[in-house]
Amino acid sequence: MKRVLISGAAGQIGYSLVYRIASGEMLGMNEPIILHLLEIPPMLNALKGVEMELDDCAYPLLQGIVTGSDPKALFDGVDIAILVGAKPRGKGMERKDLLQDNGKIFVEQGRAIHGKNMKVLVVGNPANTNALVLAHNAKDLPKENIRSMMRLDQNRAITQLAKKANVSVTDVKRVAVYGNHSPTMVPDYCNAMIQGKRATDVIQDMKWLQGDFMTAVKKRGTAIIEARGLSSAASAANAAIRSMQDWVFPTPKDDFFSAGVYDSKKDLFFGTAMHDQKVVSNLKLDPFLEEKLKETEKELIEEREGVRQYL
Ligand code: NAX
Repeated sequence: MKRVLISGAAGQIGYSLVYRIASGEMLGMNEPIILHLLEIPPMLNALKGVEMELDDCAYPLLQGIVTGSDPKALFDGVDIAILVGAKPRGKGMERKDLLQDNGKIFVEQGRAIHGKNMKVLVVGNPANTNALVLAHNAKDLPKENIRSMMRLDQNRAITQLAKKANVSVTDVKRVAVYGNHSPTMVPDYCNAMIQGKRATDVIQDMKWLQGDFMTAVKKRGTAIIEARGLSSAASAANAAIRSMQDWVFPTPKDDFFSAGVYDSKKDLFFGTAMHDQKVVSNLKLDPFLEEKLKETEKELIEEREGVRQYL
């Protein structure tokens, strides 16, 4: 039996996420689940609707639902937490204000976490910096138990490479995305493999790899907002489920996955290539990507300084 907390459960991503988790898609068909759904007070009525629909699915694995707006009560006994709830950037709001507002949420939630074993995935933006705030405030929890989500960026990169090479997504492996989940992110074409060969040997179009490929991955969120009038939700929920599977199941031998993990030297949550819960080190990058790494790190440092009072 696993207790799974989802914050922001009445939001867009929440609505795409909770039913898939309750059905057993995330942890497998042999793992009963109790859902803990955390929302802010004005959304508790909408959350009631989400709960009613969960009831109406009659999921065999779903053993209970706990709802509420008190993080202390909701985090109690939780094994896995997916923190989606965050304040969106409002009209006229600057990035700095967003950092501050969301910083406060992750201070409160960090302080509400007790116990050493919970696995916490931060999805709400700015995800890397929210994870950092959480890590500094969840005193009992090892920082290795917190990750920020990079899987959506990885999945986006996989599909772009597969389409360009005219192969299936299952033929594309070892795609890492480094740094911040923001337009400065660094999708790694140097170490990606397509049908067992280097992606750079299969695609052989450096102008595309350094240009349209990078732009398509980095700006995908904006393109979806332009097309749908709403930000990505189904693909984000899918990536959250994949991130947890990356975390609890073995990594296939010939692959790795991307996650934002704590780098103690930098005091940052940095998107990194991982295999079986270990950071894949010694990956070689070309000078173009090396330069981009510096830019994303600089941005993460600036974000950290913007929430300094919460650390
Ligand atoms: P919505 O605004 O639809 O839902 C967010 C929900 O969070 C709302 O229901 C709100 O009431 C709730 N909430 C706000 N503060 C809360 C708190 N303190 N405790 C509990 N719940 C709280 O946004 P949605 O489209 O679901 O996106 C949620 C977050 O995911 C945003 O911050 C968004 O930027 C971020 N994303 C992150 C991605 C990633 O790859 N890391 C990709 C997708 C998404 O853009």
